[in-house]
Amino acid sequence: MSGSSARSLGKGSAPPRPVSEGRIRVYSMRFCPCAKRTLLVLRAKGIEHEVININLKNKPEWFFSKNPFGLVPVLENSQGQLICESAITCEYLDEAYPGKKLWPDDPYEKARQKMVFELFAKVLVNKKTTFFGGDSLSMLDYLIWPWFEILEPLELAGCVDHTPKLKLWMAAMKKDPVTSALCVDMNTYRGFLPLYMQNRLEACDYGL
Ligand SMILES: N[C@@H](CCC(=O)N[C@@H](CS)C(=O)NCC(=O)O)C(=O)O
Repeated sequence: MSGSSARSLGKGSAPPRPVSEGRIRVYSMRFCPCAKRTLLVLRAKGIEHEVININLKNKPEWFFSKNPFGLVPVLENSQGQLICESAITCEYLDEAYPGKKLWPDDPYEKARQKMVFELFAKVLVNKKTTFFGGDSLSMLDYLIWPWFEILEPLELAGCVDHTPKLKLWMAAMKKDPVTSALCVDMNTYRGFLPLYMQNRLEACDYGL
């Protein structure tokens, strides 16, 4: 697995070579919570992958052939198939690769977890288990986590002070080896954010 902290490619860069046989590539950006979902699932399932970071403030011309909307994440496999939209990339990875299944096999339980995902802001107060999907960590937790991880650098950590169950979930998530391997460095994120908000071309490579 390589490249997750490589410098981003921008306008004028050469298009990357085709993905080699049996590999999968993710077009990402180091601070993107949507792309983080895909990276968490890749790591949780132990899928060998390569990462190409995109400068979202100075996008390469060729990137629009990967996603006409110019958004990350995008997955590309060795058949040249492209998958966009973070939740869809995660479901694709869960179905296309062997190993630990992150969505439950049971259709009702999967539907139930997807309902929680759609409505999680409304239901999280009623959560009875440590994780959103049950007593062990599942796809649902990985899909939600990237937005909670950045509460601290956004100086919004206090917004979970009155929801103890949510605080316990966050503590449990921080202990997971997959989330901790991919955790955002708070100071780096704090440095990145104002640059990104000012549309500065160097924002996506902050800290490299
Ligand atoms: N619904 C999309 C949203 C993806 C998205 O908004 N990605 C952001 C970075 S976090 C992006 O590519 N922004 C570039 C732009 O808006 O031009 C998903 O879940 O994948």
